[in-house]
Amino acid sequence: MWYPIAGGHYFVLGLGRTGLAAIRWLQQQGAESVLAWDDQATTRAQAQSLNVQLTDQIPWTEVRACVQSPGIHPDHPLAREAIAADVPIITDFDLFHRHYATFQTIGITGTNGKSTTAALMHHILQSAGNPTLLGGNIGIPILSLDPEDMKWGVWELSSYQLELSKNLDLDVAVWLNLQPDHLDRHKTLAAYQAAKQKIFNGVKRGIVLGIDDPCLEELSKTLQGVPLIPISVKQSVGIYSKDGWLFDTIFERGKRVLCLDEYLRLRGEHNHQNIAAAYAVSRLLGLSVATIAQGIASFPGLKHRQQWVRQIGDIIFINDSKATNVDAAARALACFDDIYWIIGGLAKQPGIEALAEYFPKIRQAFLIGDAQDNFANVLSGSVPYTKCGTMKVAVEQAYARAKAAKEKAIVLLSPACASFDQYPNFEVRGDDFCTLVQQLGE
Ligand code: UMA
Repeated sequence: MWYPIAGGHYFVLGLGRTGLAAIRWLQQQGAESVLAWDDQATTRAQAQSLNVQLTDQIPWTEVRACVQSPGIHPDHPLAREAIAADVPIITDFDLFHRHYATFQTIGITGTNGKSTTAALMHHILQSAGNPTLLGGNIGIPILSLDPEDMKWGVWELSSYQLELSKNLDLDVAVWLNLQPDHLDRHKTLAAYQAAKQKIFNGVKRGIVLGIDDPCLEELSKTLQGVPLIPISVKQSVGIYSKDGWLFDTIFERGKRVLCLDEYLRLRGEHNHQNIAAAYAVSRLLGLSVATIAQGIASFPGLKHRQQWVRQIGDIIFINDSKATNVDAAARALACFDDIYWIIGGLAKQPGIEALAEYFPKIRQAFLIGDAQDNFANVLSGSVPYTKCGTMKVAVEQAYARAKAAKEKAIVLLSPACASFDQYPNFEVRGDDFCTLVQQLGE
């Protein structure tokens, strides 16, 4: 048995945010000892001050569980050793849910929109007077959170976290959408879907499912046991958006319940889907339409997701650094016109050919990073472009061109790429864009 914690020996694999929070938590809960490993020597050196034994020579017969960080592949040699020794591999979510078994939780996954939906859900519950935690893939390891005096926990869950987790036993599970992503890790779309599907393991009160992707619509026909609320921005089913309104066939007999056009920080079809999900969960939890509407109206939005950065004259600068794939970039391109588009980084599949329908909205593209030559070939003949190399050059050039045109324009960073060729992560990339924009003279 890997639980209870007190008196046990645990092994923590990975010393990033998840691993460090897990070590502290295990120690607080009275673990006899914590062993830990990270493949990066510099990271191990930084962890010297923790009261842990840093080793990759694990006495597996003495260890109760291996707490694995989400970014570490299931085939990691130490994970394989754990499996061979019959030591359970668990996650920070398994520890939290087993330990705080009666704490009420909402888990949100999807290829896109899960951070916004989780933050929106958290905001609605908080502004309705319910003390609520927010954690998970959004950047907050859940073992750094204290559920005491809290009513709810809202977790953003990635496929990496779900793949490694056992039974999550969520109260409400939300799955927004599914498009190809993270195939370097999961290899096939079917494996990616299977990882995400673990969000339903042990779910207690209800499932909210986006049915606009065919595979999720198929899945909706097979789910049983708890109430299922379909959400859509394309079909008049369940809770759905149409003509700028949200309609509710589940709790309100098909009445229109929210005027979506009023929520300027949540523009676009993809945000309407996020609102539909948050509305559905809120109704399942017993909130009124008026309370939900107030919560959505006061939601400040998220950094790096179509974040309004600055306006200079008629030019608005938008930071959408979180758009690390083509599908996310499509959502931003759909929302704006007259776009000066900063794009590039480390390209993923599918390529930006998939964005061709938005090319007429783009005045000019400013290419950065590893993908710039490849993207130049794709855009050639359809969209004027400039190879800029760095963000600094791209911001300066985009502003100069937009200003020279003397018309309303959007300078949009929506890179459709991972950031790792030039930045440690998308947050640092977005911050760099914001800083450079703030430095521009009027
Ligand atoms: N490491 C190894 N060996 C390996 C791989 C990694 O030792 O083979 C070590 C690294 O040296 C590093 C540590 O593992 O020190 C990093 O672990 P991690 O990648 O799991 O990162 P954490 O800092 O623990 O952050 C994780 C999530 N990261 C990933 O899933 C990659 C964070 O999501 C999450 O916010 C955090 O837990 C708290 O729950 C980030 C993310 O990029 C935002 N997520 C992906 C996405 O959204 O696309 C899935």
